Amino acid sequence: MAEPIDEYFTATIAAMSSSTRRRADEEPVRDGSSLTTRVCLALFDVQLGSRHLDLVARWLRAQGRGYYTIGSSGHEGNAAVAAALRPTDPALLHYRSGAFFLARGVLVDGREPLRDVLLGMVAATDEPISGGRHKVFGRHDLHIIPQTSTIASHLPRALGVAFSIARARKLGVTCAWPDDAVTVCSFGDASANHSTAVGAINAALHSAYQGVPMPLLFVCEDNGIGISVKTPRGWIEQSYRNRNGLAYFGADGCDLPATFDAATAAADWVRTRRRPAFLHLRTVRLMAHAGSDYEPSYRRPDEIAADYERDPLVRTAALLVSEGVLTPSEVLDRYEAKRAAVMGLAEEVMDAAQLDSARAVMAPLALGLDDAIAAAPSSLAASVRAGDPDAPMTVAIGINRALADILDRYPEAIVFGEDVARKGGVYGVTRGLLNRTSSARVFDTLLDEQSILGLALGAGVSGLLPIPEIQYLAYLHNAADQIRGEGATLQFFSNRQYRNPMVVRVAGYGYQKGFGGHFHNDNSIAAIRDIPGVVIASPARPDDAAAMLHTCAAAARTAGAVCVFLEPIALYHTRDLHEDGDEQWLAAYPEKSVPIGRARTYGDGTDLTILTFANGLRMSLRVARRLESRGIAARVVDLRWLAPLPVEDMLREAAASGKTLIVDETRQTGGVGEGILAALLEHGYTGAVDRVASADSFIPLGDAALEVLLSEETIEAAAVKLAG
Ligand SMILES: Cc1ncc(C[n+]2csc(CCOP(=O)(O)OP(=O)(O)O)c2C)c(N)n1
Ligand SMILES: [Mg+2]
Repeated sequence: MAEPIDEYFTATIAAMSSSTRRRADEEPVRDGSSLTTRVCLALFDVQLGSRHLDLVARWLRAQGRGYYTIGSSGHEGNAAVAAALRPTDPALLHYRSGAFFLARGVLVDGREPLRDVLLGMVAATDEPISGGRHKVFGRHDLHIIPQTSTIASHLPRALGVAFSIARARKLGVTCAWPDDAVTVCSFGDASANHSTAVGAINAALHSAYQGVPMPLLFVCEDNGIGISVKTPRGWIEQSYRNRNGLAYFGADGCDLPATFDAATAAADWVRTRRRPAFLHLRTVRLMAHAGSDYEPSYRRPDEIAADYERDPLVRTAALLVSEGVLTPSEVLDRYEAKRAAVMGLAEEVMDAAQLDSARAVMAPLALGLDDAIAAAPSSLAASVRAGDPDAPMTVAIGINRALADILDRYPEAIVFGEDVARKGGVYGVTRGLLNRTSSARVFDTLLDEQSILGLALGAGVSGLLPIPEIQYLAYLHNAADQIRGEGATLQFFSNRQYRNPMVVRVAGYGYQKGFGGHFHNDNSIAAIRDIPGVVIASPARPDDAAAMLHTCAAAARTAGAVCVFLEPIALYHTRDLHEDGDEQWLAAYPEKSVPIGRARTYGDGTDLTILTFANGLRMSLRVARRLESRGIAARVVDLRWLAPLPVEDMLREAAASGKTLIVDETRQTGGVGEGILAALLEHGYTGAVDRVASADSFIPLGDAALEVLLSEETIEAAAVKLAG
């Protein structure tokens, strides 16, 4: 079916008459604009290409060959934003910034990015960034970092990229972007209301307010609607025109020279001042939200038709005709030639190979994990140990010393979060790190987990090794998408061309006596446990905590792993195991590293195997001693890694007794124990098995917490029953 805007374009241009004047190539295409005729023509070509991609996307869909019809029609003015920037400026693009993508590709060295986009539509393995895993705008060689479909979720990362440019230089670390780069991120008008966008813009201003360089250009492509919901007229301008600390540039995004001039002014402003700016482009959305969206169900026909008059292609064509650069028939020739070219490419790629096995789909995840496991440092002996290496450590001191070591070892490592610098963390875990290094490497952030993780995401792709802290596990949840939808997916959707090195330290789990209530004792990690590719470390003992942190840092640095490091708050300062003063929970700094996915076994009893982790380890070791006095010899296995689970070690130790008790301090439902149980059974364990866990409850304040958290009594009773 012919698209009305296709016919409208042809009819409108055909009705135009030629002009007698002729603008020279290097002359402005319009008086007062800095856009030359030559560049305008090149951008017009890009605009035509972008439009025909949208038309062909629908044709491919109708043939059952294309899988993606969200287009850029009406937004093609953003080609001028690409032209106003440099190809080395890192870009994180809205899904309607197709013309930007094409313009950068063409302007760099005349390559053919049209084919890349088509390869994305047909999910071809040859697609250059995702290898057939998604239709995204991304190319490593063009410094376009691919984005997920979660609107605005890329803005925190953009903040991190902008932050890292000057920070890497300050630390003498090689950055992925030039010193004078501008980071650009584009997004829609409805997306601008998302808390992720609001938070990222706020965080950028908060940084800039303190004099932190923040070369970040926000580009809002404002078509006045989000799927079917109108943005109140004037809302974006009223929200951002007079925002202190944010330079506002606005233009009619359908007018190419106006867009170019505003984008040039905005880009220059950001480039020279290293401060954030907001470029507001008023666009139209043509051809509905996507091919599947029936626009007349929520917009009147006259409203839809009125947008045609603002069609950016018609506007550029009209300008080129009125300035005598092209005749109407030359415009139509170009339009049809581009249609034929895009169609030709589409026909070429429509039979391209697609991913055809789970193995092929998951290759980036599998390779990522293999590399992460291989990255473990062979020995920790060479590291520069902070403090007296032989002095016994608590878990908190173990982590502190490991962090100091890691900061010494890797000049690109940075440690940040709420209260980590001056105060040294709520529990003192990062104490002294600021003084050992500098405020460029250990720093307090604003109170926004989404921005903290976004900073890490941007720092990671820029060449730094981010070690952010989330103050409490409960507060990971309001920002989990930055790990789930952004950090973890980047390697997958870029076929590992972009990696997301980071070690997110999270203080969590229950039983802590100082600070009660649910939010300081959250014991659910379900939100992170099922994320493909993420490494989850859960140390319980001081030596393991230090060694595992080294492992995570190495895996992040050399394999780009996204590591979540769960710290048991209740064990931070624990010294004793069985009796007061026995100091059996202290340990010396480790010599040997701990590989990812390897457990640690305590004891060699053959009556019972206890599989556990974190606080469960200490409780289980205490129970094991009581079991011994009842004549039951147990071995206790600390899993240490919750993703990937140490399946081989679990099976071996479970088989050693044939009676396995899973001790899981997370919840009965969705808890780690479910995964342990499933892994045992699926891998052929045939012995007896039981599972104890905390209740499916939130944690109340005070001693009532112990009513719902797993207790030693419960563990002991289950152990006796099983071994009995
Ligand atoms: C977080 C999130 N919620 C919902 C969606 C579904 N969704 C996709 S696009 C869209 C509207 C976005 O509108 P706008 O930001 O104005 O961009 P436009 O499509 O108009 O260019 C919505 C709700 C999504 N992708 N992400
Ligand atoms: Mg919109």
